[in-house]
Amino acid sequence: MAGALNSALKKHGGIWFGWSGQESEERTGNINLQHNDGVTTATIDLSHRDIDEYYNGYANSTLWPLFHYRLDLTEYERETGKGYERVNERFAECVRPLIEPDDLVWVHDYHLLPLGERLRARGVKNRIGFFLHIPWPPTRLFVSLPFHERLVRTMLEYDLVGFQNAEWLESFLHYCAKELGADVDEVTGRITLEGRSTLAKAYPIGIDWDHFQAQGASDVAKNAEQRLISSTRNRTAMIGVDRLDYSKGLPERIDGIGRFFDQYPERVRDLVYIQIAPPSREDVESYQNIRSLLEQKTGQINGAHSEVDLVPIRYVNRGYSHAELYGFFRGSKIGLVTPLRDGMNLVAKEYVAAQDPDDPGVLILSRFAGAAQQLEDAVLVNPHSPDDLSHAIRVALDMSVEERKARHQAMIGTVRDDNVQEWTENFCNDLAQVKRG
Ligand code: ADQ
Repeated sequence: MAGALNSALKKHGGIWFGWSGQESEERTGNINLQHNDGVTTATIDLSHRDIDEYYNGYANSTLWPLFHYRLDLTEYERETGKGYERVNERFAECVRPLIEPDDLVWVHDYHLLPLGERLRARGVKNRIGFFLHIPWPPTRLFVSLPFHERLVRTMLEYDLVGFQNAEWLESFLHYCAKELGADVDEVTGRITLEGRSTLAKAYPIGIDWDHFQAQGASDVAKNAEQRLISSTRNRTAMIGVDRLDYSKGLPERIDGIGRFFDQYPERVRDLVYIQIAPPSREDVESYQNIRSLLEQKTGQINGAHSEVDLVPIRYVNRGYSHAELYGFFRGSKIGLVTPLRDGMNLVAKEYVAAQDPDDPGVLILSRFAGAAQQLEDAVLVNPHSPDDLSHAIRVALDMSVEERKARHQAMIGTVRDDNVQEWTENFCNDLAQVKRG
């Protein structure tokens, strides 16, 4: 996404504003303006308290788990909620002077839900759009959030609100009709409340196809593929690449692989699973827990099924470049992407993009990833069911090359054509033209 927004900004001009990712002792009010390769970025630092309450707190311990249907992990703390509002207020205050009268303003993701409304309060009359990268939960879950109504009302200050797919859009429209009593046109996505109207629509995000293919043509990618293939010595490589996050279904996936080895012990010599999972959000407790759970489960399965010359699961706790990932994907005849819930999931699309069309690998994909609505020819699974996962692995291992090619052929068009540049253009064109109410 960063790459796509960079190229859109280069083409159309504009400024990218956000948190620098840095902590500062005191609130300085300084905006750090940088011009790099035709793109201007404007960033601010946040204080330790802001990061704690806003980023690790409300954004990543309340909204993230709730929006991924994990009520059990959702924390409801008044203090972090106040921190979230305070930081959004601060962002609005800082970005306001940078907005020119004819600018389109595009706000991204759950960290900034109320930003548009805070800008309106400061007199910004521009067209403002918002895109949510993660799912929108069903109304029955969402109403567990204290002040849910206040939060959604702020979203109705945007001219255009985008979601990854029809399912999240439908949940949002349902909430607006049922809980706010808004007038909702389910065909057009227009929501009208107290004389103001907003358009809500689905814009499935894609990968940066050209950039990814260019990475794939590099020596780095070719070496990575060779390294992987030579290390697996006649076994089929199956790969998973995820941020270490409980929404990605990693422990459940390891259970499914364990079930496969239990059910088909004679096939331990046919398969090696490679899990690449760099840690993320390490200051949040639930992320520390998922890390130790995964280490424990991987250790158990390796203990039970290893031989002196064979380890069935390779678990790698670090990130790789896109060129290396391309090579690893291409060298793996099975891609395992099994989130419990995911807005889209770009790894699934990258896996498809990296395959050799004459001898493609099989994508096993969770039916609960947004990507499943576009990649219907993957082997779709219920990621909660170890039996379902085990069965899918067996099907993928035994699939004929004709069937692999047919499935790949059916998916490659959408991965190539519905790319991130298209997504950016579609959203921005709609925002520029949307009827304002
Ligand atoms: P994420 O939850 O981060 O994004 P995803 O879309 O799968 O999830 O990945 C984003 C990118 O990170 C991909 O390009 C992938 O290659 C890269 N990545 C993941 N693991 C990596 C690793 N181990 N090493 C190196 N790179 C790695 C959120 C939402 C998603 C949505 C995206 C974009 O949660 O549902 O698809 O935003 O909208």
